[in-house]
Order: sequence, then structure tokens, then C-alpha cells
Amino acid sequence: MSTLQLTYFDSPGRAEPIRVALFMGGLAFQDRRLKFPEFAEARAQGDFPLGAVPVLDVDGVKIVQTAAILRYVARIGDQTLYPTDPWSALLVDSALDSFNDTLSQALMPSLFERDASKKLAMRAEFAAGPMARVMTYCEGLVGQSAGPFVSGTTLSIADIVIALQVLQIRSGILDGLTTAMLEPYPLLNALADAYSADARVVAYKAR
Ligand SMILES: N[C@@H](CCC(=O)N[C@@H](CS)C(=O)NCC(=O)O)C(=O)O
Repeated sequence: MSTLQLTYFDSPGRAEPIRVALFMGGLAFQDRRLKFPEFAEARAQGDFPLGAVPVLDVDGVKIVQTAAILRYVARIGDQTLYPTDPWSALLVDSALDSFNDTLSQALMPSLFERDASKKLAMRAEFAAGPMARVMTYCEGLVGQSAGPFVSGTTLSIADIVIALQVLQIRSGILDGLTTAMLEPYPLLNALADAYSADARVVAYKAR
């Protein structure tokens, strides 16, 4: 069994789906959560291969890229989280990258905007543009499956990422993004509800 350490900020962000997948796989890991000054200091010391987190340290080898880490964690842990069938894996990868890459990158600038009105304008643009495109596409992917997840009844790493994003928007923590903006995506809302009802997710939240 490898020794695993996950480094990220002390926040959900890109690390939370990895933490959930590690938990679902029953994989012990050190959850290294850095305050921003600690992150900056560690980065200055060359602690992160690409200068960004999350970083998964596997037996002393530092690995980056959230999607790659998620697939690895699924393969060594709860293997139901990543399909072995090539078509199903393609759909999971496509949904995963649409949220973890396209949607996250588009949201990022507004997270750092300090001016409240500029932030709201950026969020409106985000919701009408990249968010609408990504959600419409993934709503279609889920619509082609038996539901409630991308791969039918089996929850995958893509579903973890999608659900956490939908739940974050629903929580109201992202100014300018509202539950009403999710109404055009009933299948993604249902996916998030099914995720929240999963016994492993309930246990993760209760730990
Ligand atoms: N493609 C990378 C992106 C990683 C990334 O952008 N991480 C952000 C946090 S969510 C980061 O470390 N930002 C700090 C910085 O670049 O200064 C992934 O999917 O893991």
C-alpha cells in the first residue's frame, strides 16, 4: 500500500473530489491543507512541480493534475468510480474535463475579483457563456444514460466533480450564481441529489 499525501488549500476547491474519492476507496492519506502564505512559501521552495495544487505525493513522488489524480485514486481504491468500458470511460472523462477544466478555468478570474460589481458582471458572463455551454453538454450526457449519473446508476469521479459544483452554486457561496440559474438542468440537479443521498457521501460528511 502506497503512502499518500494530498496537498491543497484549506478549502474544497479542486481537492474535494479527490478527498471524497480517497474516502470512498478506503484509502488512508495525509490531508495537507495550507494557508495561502504557507502555499506561497512552499511554492517558492519548489514544492509543487507546476507551481499549483492539488499535488498528490505517492511514496515521495509528486503528481499533479486533478483529473489524472482522480483516475488513479479510483483505480487503486473504489474501482467502480472509473469505468473500465472504453465508451463509458470516454463519457466520464469528457464530463470531468468539461467541469474541472473548462468550467473551473472560466470561473477562476471572478474568484480573485475584489470589486463587487465587477465580480457580479463577470459571474453573469460566466453563467451565460461557459457555464451554460458546459451544463447543457453534460445535461445531454446524463440524458443519454439511464441516470441519475453520467454512467447510469454507478457514481463516477465525474459525478463527484459535477455534484460538488452544483451543490456549491446551490449553497449561494458564489455571489451572482443562483439556484434559479440551475433550473434549465434538472438532470444535473437530480445527479447532485443522488450524490448527496449516496451512503458513502453521507458517511464522508459525517466523519
Ligand atoms: N490543471 C490543474 C490546475 C491546478 C490549479 O489551477 N490550481 C490552482 C488552485 S485551484 C492553484 O494552485 N492556483 C495557485 C496559483 O496558480 O497561483 C489541475 O486540474 O489540477
